[in-house]
Amino acid sequence: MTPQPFRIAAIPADGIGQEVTAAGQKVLDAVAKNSDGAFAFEWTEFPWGSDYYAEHGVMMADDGLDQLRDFDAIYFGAVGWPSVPDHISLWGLRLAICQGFDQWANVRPVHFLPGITSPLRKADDTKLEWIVVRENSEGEYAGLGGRNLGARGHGGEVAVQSSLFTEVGCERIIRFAFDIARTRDRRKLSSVTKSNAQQYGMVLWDDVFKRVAKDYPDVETESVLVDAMAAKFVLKPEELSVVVASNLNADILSDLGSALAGSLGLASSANYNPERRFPSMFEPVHGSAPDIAGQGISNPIGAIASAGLMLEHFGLTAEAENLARAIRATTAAGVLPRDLGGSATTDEVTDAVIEFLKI
Ligand code: GGG
Repeated sequence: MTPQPFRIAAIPADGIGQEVTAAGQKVLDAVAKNSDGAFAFEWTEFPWGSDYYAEHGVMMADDGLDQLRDFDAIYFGAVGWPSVPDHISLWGLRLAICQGFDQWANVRPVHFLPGITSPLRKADDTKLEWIVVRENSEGEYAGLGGRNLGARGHGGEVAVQSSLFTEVGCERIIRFAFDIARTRDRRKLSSVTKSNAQQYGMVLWDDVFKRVAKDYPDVETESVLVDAMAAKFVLKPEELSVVVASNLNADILSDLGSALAGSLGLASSANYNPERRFPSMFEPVHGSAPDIAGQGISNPIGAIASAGLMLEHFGLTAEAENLARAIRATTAAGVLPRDLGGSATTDEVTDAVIEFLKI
């Protein structure tokens, strides 16, 4: 009997999101084909994003979350286009899904791949590997604040942007990160805040971290200020294993990590609803890159690696490992897109990964 396919909602959205999600879908379909019918993927594509906004005045359908609710996972591209203010496109689509489906844990691995020159230029670059865990539901992305509209245009405008840190929110992401740290060769968790300056929410975070750490005596811990952690990413990356930080800090640090690995185009991510009440969402970390969109030269590796995280989420661990190996084989063979100094097109990189799946 043929098993039920995994039902995936694809939202390519804007710019290079279109090309890289097509690449990831092609790779996953090849993974399914190689399984000889053991499993399959059924894709449903949603046309949401900035073009949809131009036509409908909203980034996604009003009942969008209801349309997505029963899928096994969401595969997302990128959001953002010059015709729509960035805060409208981000809140109208990506954050609407992350927050609407309580995807409170965003996991962003930083992988150093063979064949890529890292700006770190360390002899043993390819051994470097760490995971950034981003709090994905509150913190600096709580959406709290306002603008003093009355004074707009007169030079006296005031805006307030508040962060929200709850004990429940801090504790669940810190425990989530500890649980990941426990599974790794190096059992270490670095907690990142700016609690010397942010004296309420981030001190709460630090206090929760100290309390929760007592339940994980087997995991080495450190608390590091975000500026010092940025320096550590560059100067002592071999000391990192799992790094947990608030929504904004982890977003910035994970971009730094992938840039150090060679390009933002390499970075994969998963937005988990760990309770599995709602679908989780898998997406490359990068944005829509309007400057190169539609030219077929974008780097699909971040999107393909995110599809690998989705395989793991479905329990297809061997397939996920094989895909990670195929990605390494592709870069080691020098099939590199332009952001990595090569000349391979999006399709050529994708096809190389598919070929290496079989070898
Ligand atoms: N694929 C990720 C994406 O589209 N990101 C767009 C973006 O601007 N993100 C900012 C954020 O989520 O903090």
